[in-house]
Amino acid sequence: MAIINTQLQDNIGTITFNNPEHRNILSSELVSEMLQAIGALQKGKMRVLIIRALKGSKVWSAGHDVHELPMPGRDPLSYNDPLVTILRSIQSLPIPVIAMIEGSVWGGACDLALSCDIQIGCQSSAFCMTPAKIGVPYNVSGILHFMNIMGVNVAKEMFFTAEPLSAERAYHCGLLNHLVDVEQLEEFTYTLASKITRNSPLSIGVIKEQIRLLASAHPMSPVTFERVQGLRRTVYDSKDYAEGIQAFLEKRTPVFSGE
Ligand code: LCV
Repeated sequence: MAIINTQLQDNIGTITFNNPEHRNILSSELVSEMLQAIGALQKGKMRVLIIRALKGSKVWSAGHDVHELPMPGRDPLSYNDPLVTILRSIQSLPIPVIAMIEGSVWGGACDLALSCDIQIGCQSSAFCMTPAKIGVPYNVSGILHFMNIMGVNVAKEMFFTAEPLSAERAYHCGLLNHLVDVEQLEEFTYTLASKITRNSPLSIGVIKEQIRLLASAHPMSPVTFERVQGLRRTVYDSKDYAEGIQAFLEKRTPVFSGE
């Protein structure tokens, strides 16, 4: 059974997560299917892409497949990691991508939702950033992404507490463009997408790329970059990182030693 469903109608593409049994985790298999679907939809004159879960989902996506996180000694969010790959693909896609969010959003799935250009949620759209809960050193582009969208203070709170941000708080902090009643979510999303399809795709594509380039224009000296990589390595080499993954797999609360 396909773990995503794909549809193209009136220049609006839709990718629907279809792995509710495993809470739509962003496994390498799901990411590979998404990348293939995006390529195929682009051939069909898609002007807007909507990414969503099945109607009635309690979880939009549970984030990175923890079973696929490397054991200590390897960067868990390197440039070629499947999750990081799909984030880049969405950010550089020359058409608007709308995250239609019903259900809770966890870890890397928050980054996926925020990598989309517009986020439309409902009462169940909670967002939880989990690196600190698993002992993962999040990556530089991901952290910059959160800082740009919600500001430094809320980003720190999300990363430090690893507690869910409610839909109302997410809307108030700028994580959601729109917060609508779940019964109106689908119609509201597709109506907005339809408006976009009537505008110039060339102008929209260039404006999206200009914003991406400006938002990521943060000069970092080689020494600073090497310092960041060194700091991140102390985390993914740590006992805490191993404990975080082991605790998840054993379905127990992790006990972090700070080593
Ligand atoms: C693998 C899973 C997962 C999962 N991986 O259902 O951002 S970072 O740096 O942290 C990054 C590395 C990242 O994204 O890490 C993953 C962050 N995600 C999370 O911490 C969410 C972990 N999942 C949960 O807290 C619960 O599953 C939620 C609250 C999402 C749903 O709870 P619920 O009780 O409805 P279960 O926990 O029973 O999960 C159903 C099945 O999905 C698997 C889980 O192991 C279970 O499979 P089994 O029945 O085979 O045990 N699953 C859920 N999340 N991230 N597998």
